[in-house]
Amino acid sequence: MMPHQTTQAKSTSLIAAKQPVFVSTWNFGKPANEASLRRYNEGGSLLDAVEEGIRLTEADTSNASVGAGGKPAAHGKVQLDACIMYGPGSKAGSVGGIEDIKHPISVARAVMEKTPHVLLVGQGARDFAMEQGFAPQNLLTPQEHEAWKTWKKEKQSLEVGEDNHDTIALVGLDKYGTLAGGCSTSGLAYKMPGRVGDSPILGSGLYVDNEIGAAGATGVGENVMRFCGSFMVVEYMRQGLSPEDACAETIRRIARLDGRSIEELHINFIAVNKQGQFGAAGTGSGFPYAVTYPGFSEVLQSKALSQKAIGIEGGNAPIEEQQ
Ligand code: SD4
Repeated sequence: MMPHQTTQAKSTSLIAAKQPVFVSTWNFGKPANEASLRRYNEGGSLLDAVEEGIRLTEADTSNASVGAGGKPAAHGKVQLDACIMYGPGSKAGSVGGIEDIKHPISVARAVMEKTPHVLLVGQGARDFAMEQGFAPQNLLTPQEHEAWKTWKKEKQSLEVGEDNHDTIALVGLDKYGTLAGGCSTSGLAYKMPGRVGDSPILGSGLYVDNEIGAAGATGVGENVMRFCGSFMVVEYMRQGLSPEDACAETIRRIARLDGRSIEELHINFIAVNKQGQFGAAGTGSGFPYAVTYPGFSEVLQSKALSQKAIGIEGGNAPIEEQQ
């Protein structure tokens, strides 16, 4: 994956993007956003666009934390989490701990559109995907298999580089003021089998409120899902905070409640509001996020709430490195 240049955001909280606008996590969010915009311009719905952007990231096997090529759980199987949410009617679907399916975002969409349920997990999610015609495949790449074997032997990870870690959360606002979003991840590297993080949990890894805005999270899920992090960001926007301030205030409040320092939490949020303003904040410096709208597509630097550099512990580092 090519690294993307990170630009210093200039008072992003004051910029209102043209619509449709797509906002997503990390450097790899930029090609994902661009795929979303392309799909939208080709006549796709906002939901089609969100799904398309996330599918691009899921299909990229050089990305070791989303979809195919993701790092496995401790037993060596890749277990994926994803959700999708559509503002009108607050419709949502999600899957947790699904195995052998490359595009969990599309399974999440099928859960939303074809079942009366919101969340399917594990074998049930996989069975449902197969019924829907998703082909099972081995998601563990030879490279990640080797890395896992090394980790198992030495209980130590291989280096995770800047461009091959972390969840995609992608939120969008179209020209009619409709909001939608999705989130997809292989979760924390070498997690306990069956561990489900924040990403498929509505209100935690993602939340869309069609009156106010949408938010998504990346980082250590346990430090997001105990606080309904994305829901909290949206609620701060409801109170009038800009997207960037809402993300920052959520992190400060989580740190207060958790009791640890901000820099120990390793969490990051992105947000867009109904007016097309966008922003992001992270517990350390260097969390990049991508913003794309007609005539503009950039990776921007989020507001940093501590000086701790975001490196491999941006979220998908093995559990023992986060303790
Ligand atoms: C999880 N939040 O499973 C995900 C991982 C992640 O950056 O976002 N890493 O906890």
